[in-house]
Amino acid sequence: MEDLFICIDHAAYVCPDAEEAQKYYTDTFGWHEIHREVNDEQGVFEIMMAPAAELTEHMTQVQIISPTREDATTAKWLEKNRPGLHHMAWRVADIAAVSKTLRDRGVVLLYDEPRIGTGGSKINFMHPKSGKGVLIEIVEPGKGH
Ligand code: MC0
Repeated sequence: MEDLFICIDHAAYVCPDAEEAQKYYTDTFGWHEIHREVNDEQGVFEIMMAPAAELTEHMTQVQIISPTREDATTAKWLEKNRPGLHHMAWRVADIAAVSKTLRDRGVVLLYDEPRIGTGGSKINFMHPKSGKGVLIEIVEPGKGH
């Protein structure tokens, strides 16, 4: 069976105030900010952090997310859950090919076509039921990733 996933690209932590969490992780863990952006479609502000200032090829990042609007999926999630781990994102080389294979194996992907994610990446999500209770994102890195 051909490998689908390259590495865990990032784990996503959802909280009401991303900058407050970023300050804690910087001051306490010495993590570095790699990137930040607002994704209007997803309704999130995100700050990407890593344990080193320069990313190595397979270094996992932590994506700190806070919702930017009340109807964002992460706002709904925060109404039901304490701040915490929200999803894990697996890096793939070719999201179209991986999506087809996953669908052929019965996985439910949330979007018919990939959407734009962090740094111009292409992203999709598996329904938590297809991730055995875990919300799993697949991400094909973009040029700014
Ligand atoms: C909900 N569920 C989760 C979950 N959120 N399970 C594990 N992890 C999560 N984060 C479960 C609930 O417990 C429930 O299970 C079922 O899913 C339905 O939950 P719900 O509360 O009724 O919520 P829905 O169905 O309205 O929405 C859930 C869904 C949504 C996963 C479809 O959150 C979604 O569309 N997520 C994908 C987009 C996203 O998360 N965007 C934010 C990150 P039971 O067993 O009770 O049925 S954007 C991002 O990350 C970008 C910027 C990037 O990385 O580049």
